[in-house]
Amino acid sequence: MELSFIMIKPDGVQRGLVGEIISRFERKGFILKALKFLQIEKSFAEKHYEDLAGKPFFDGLVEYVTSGPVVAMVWCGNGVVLTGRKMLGATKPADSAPGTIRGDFAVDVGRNVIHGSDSVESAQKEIALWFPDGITEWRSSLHSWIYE
Ligand code: DAT
Ligand code: MG
Repeated sequence: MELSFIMIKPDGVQRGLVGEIISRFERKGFILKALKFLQIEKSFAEKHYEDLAGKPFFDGLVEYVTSGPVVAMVWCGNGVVLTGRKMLGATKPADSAPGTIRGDFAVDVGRNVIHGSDSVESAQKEIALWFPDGITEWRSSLHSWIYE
C-alpha cells in the first residue's frame, strides 16, 4: 500500500503540535509505519531539499529545518500522498484552507509547521533518505474497519 513521508518541522515541535498532527493522521485512518525524533544537520537538510537548491529562500529553509528537532514519520494508506498533501494545506499558509494543518496552525511560509511528500516517487526517495534501515512491517487490526 502507498506510503508518504511526513515530517513535523522544528516550529511544529516547539509549538507542541506533535500530538495534534499525529492524531489527525490516525483519525483519518492512515497507519503509522515509522517515526523518529531527531535534529538533522545542514548537509542532510540540503539533500532532503536538493530540488530547491538555488531558490532564494533555500539557505533560510535549511537554517529553519536544522534549528531544532523534528518528527520524521512514514504513514501508510490508499492515496496517502495526495490526501496527506490536502491535510497539510497549501505551501503558503495564507492559501491554506481552514481545517488543514497549515491553515489552522501557521501564518508564514517560512514557518509552515510540516512537510509532506508531493508524489509517490518523492515519497520513496524521502523514505529511503530518512529511514535507510527500512521500516517495521505490521498490519493494523483496524484494517477491515477502514477499508472494504
Ligand atoms: P511544500 O513544503 O508545500 O512541498 P515546496 O516543496 O515548494 O513546498 O517548498 C519546501 C519548503 O520551502 C516550503 O514548505 C516552505 C519553503 N518555501 C517554499 N516556497 C517558499 C517561498 N516562496 N518563500 C519562502 N519559503 C518558501
Ligand atoms: Mg515539497
